[in-house]
Formats: sequence, C-alpha cells, structure tokens
Amino acid sequence: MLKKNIIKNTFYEKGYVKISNLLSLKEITKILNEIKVIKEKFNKIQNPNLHLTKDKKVNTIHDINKFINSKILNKLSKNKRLTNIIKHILNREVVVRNFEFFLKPKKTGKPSPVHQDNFYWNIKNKKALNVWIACTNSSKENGGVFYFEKSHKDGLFEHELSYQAGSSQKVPDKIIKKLPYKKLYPILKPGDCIIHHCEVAHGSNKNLSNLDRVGLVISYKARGAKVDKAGWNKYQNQLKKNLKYLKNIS
Ligand SMILES: O=C(O)CCC(=O)C(=O)O
Repeated sequence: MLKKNIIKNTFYEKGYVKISNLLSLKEITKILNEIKVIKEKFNKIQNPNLHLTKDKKVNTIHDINKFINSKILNKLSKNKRLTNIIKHILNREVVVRNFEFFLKPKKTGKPSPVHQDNFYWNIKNKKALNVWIACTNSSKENGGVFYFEKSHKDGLFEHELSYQAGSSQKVPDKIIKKLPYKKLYPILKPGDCIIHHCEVAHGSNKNLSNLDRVGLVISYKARGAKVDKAGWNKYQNQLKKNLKYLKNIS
C-alpha cells in the first residue's frame, strides 16, 4: 500500500492516483449485488437519471443517493482506509456528494465524452474529488477511463453541449486535439480504485469488447466547501438544453 504522502503528491502532480486492492473481492461481490438491486429499483420508477444503451442495458445511473438510501454504499463511503486518504488529500473533513454507476456493458457500453468534473460541480477552491472503484477489470480494451495527465493544472477548459445522456457537456474536439498532455489508460483489477482531481480532463471510449466494465463512483467534497452559484446556474441551463435536445430526438 502506497504511503499517504506519496498518494497525495501523485494526485496533485498527475491529477489522479491509482490505489491497488482498496477493496477485497468479497466486498466487490457485495457491491455488484447492490448494483443489481439499485438498477431494478431505478428501472421500476423510470428514473431520468438512469441511461440505457441502444440494446436497453443500463449504461449509467447518476445521483443515486438522491433517490435511494443504500446502506451498503453508505458504509462503503465511510471505509476508514479510503476516507483517511481523502481527508489527507483535501486537508479537511469530507462528505459524500453522490454515488454514480458507470456500468458500460460489453459490446454496447457508451463513451463518456472528455470533461472536467468541476465544470459541472463548480466547487470553490477545487475541494472535491471522485473515487472510481473498479468492480470488474477495466482497461483501454473495454472502455476504461483515460486521463489527460497534469491537465488539472491549467484550470477549466471551455465546454460545449455533448448531445449525449449522462455527461451533458464536453471539451470541444478542437481543444482536445491541441491538449499538450499525455493520455493514459490506467489498468484496474476488481477492488482497485482511482482517485481523481475534480479538474483533470478525462473520459472513456465505447466498450466494444466482450467484457462488461463496471465502475462505482463515490464523489466527495470537503465539509463546508461552497458552490460557485454563477457557474452552477450556467451549468444547469446548459444541462436543460441538453435534456431538451435528447427528449426531442427520443
Ligand atoms: O466511467 C466512466 O466512463 C467515466 C467516469 C467519470 O466521468 C467520472 O468518474 O467522473
């Protein structure tokens, strides 16, 4: 296990850090069962935060905790090893923002366009981060998340509507083409995780492989961290436009 200071230094240097074996396979099995239960509950209530692939499999579910109080996810978010690391990184007590599933089924799993989380969240002083927990193997082959290493150091890029469900805004292709950073695809086993900075540019490709790629994301912020209201309102307006577009074409 990497030492806390090495984890923190890597996080701020690269914009993300991998932690191997954060969870045991037993814990991952529990999470996979809970994902099945939550998928069914969201499907039943036809929740708009659930997005499907073209063959009607669940691709992503967002803001899960706004609708379901999952004891298993809540307990996991309090995992001592994890919260000690996150508190050390953010240098504050932390609270959960939300839980999300990025389930990316084999063959039809959809891409996540390149984005910076804080373009959506608007957390002042960047006091927030995501923990991406691999519940299956995840790599370039099956649509694993990629990162533009060190891109968090340059602040927020321009974003535009993605016209996709689940990630409403993206960094325009003309900007991505010119990004001077290395694009890296971490290789994760079930139980490994990536902690990423809220301003590192990242995304993922389609999953055309024969292997599902299941990720659980726990998003944390520093306790008391404030949201920039103007940025938040701008984001919400764009989000509405994206939703309207998707509704019109469905
Ligand atoms: O899992 C993915 O494909 C994207 C994840 C993501 O965008 C995130 O964790 O912020």
